[in-house]
Amino acid sequence: MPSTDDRDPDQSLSSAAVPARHPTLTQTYLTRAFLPGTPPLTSYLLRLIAYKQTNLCLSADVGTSAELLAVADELGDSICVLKTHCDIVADWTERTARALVAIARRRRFLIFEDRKFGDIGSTVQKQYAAGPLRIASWAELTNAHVFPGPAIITALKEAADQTIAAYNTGVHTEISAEPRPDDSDDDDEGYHHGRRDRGRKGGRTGADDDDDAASTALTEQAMRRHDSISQNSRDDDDDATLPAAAAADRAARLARLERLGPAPYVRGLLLVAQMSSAGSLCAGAYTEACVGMARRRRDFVVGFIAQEGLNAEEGDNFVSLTPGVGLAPAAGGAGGAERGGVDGLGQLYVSPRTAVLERGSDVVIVGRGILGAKDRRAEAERYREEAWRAYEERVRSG
Ligand code: S5P
Repeated sequence: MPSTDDRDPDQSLSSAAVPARHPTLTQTYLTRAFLPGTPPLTSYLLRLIAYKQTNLCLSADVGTSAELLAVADELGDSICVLKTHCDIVADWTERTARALVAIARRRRFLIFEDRKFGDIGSTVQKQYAAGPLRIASWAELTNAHVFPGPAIITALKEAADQTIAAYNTGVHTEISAEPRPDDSDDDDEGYHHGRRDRGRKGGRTGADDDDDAASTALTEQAMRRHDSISQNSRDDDDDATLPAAAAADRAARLARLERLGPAPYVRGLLLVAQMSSAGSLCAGAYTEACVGMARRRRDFVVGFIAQEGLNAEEGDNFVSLTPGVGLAPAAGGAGGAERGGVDGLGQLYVSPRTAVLERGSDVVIVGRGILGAKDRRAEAERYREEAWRAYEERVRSG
């Protein structure tokens, strides 16, 4: 396993499940965003995570458009990705998609349709780009099983390219919240938005990119300072040491977030490399083959649905998103799903700490743990904080 840094090789994470220490395990999200060869969508996601300080993906498994949009708006500030199963939304229409995209722009998160494609190339192209759902037109991320073989990736990439090309050549039939002169219809959905989108409304320029690179260096410094401040404050058990520097760092982060703007109109794929369900066949050699396929399509594959970090070779910078994550209910609060480690239907749960710190995952996916809570906002923050702390600890262990 190539290692380009100077970490103590004897210092290992606490679980045997952790792969050998790949550099991405202890690099910050922001560093990873700017590694050479990182595709634009991966880079955007990693910057979003860093600036919002959230590695939480909400699995918005709800039954109606109204519920979906309400939960997206309510919890959008706490998450980096919102995961949908649009085929369980009883009244899903293009209007739902459009409103969701508008909320994603305002609250700054990526939309991930958990479609789990698994068919021949020709069929998945139609399922992805056409039909009543037209997933490629509104979801930045989707996912696929690899049991049909690698052509599924090529086919989805082709369909994504066609969707993007149609958009770029001005055939704006895609569902996008990209600014239009009359782009004010989100207000007529009747949802209450605490914050207006103050992001830039125009496209990016080369100057923007230069500026971003420079500001990233500054933000990196600020984050390192913040890391050491948080570390000290935890060591001292004295949060009162945070204020001035932490407030400045927070302001810098939020300014970066503001400047980051909306997600680029590109698409990315997550490969289902491992599953959280008991007895899953996605394991061992299957998982390895899946990672191999991802390496051959680094231009499109953002990462994996997996139970651990799967970066193992030089140049790997895939993002691992882990479902099957749960916390014991907060004291006095109601937990969402059955938190005893299983849900009675095969789902297995680990804590955010296990997923991120011990297993090297990058983003935790949480559904019922948050959706079933009495105070969803508080619960989402509790998951966000746990997962973020686990990430900070992992980076510091380097
Ligand atoms: O292996 C997997 C892959 C996925 S995408 N296990 C999963 O549970 N998922 C999805 O994550 C699942 O379809 C559901 O939408 C979510 C987990 O929901 P929860 O309520 O158990 O947190």
